[in-house]
Amino acid sequence: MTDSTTPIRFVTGNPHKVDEVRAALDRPIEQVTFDYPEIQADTIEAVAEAGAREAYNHLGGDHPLIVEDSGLRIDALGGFPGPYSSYIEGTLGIERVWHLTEREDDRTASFVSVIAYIADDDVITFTGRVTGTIVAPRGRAGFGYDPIFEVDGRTLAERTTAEKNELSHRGQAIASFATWLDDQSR
Ligand code: ITT
Repeated sequence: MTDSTTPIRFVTGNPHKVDEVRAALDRPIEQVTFDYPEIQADTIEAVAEAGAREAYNHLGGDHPLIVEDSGLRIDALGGFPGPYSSYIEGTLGIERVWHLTEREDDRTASFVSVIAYIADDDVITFTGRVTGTIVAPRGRAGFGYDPIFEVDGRTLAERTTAEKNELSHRGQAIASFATWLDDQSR
């Protein structure tokens, strides 16, 4: 079921994530929208794994699939918005997240991405992380918090998709996943 021509379903409502995965993974990716419930758990890996199982059961286990869970953690704000990243983006908005952080001496933040892949009832997760600094919004590319997340002098919204993938949390999770997929097909 997992040869290199088998499409992998990507269960997400976020087309930007799909673009990033397609740009970095040499496999056909088919976006599927299904709003799987996100469980409360100690780790983002556990949340992604449960989401993958839920989606796999719901959609029928005839195609391998991935889900991806990500979030922003701002050190000076105790890891906020963390698991609430999506809600906070939609309610406060990123400009106000910048203003909440603006007066802090240390504006270090990190993005985490976990990809959970399920095929034949087995789930495996791949994690990527990037550390950066929260800045006033700059740039028009990307999505979400990209304009306020700076790495090496440029925000993620000031990079092409390929440039973002070279260093981003998701780019790193995809790279680990790609290596693992290659090993499987040997
Ligand atoms: P799903 O359907 O895949 O869940 P989503 O956009 O709701 O899509 P998440 O819950 O994983 O995805 O996203 C958490 C939040 O973090 C959300 O506000 C995203 O916009 C933001 N986010 C995730 N990855 C990001 C990235 O690479 N750059 C900027 N913001 C990102």
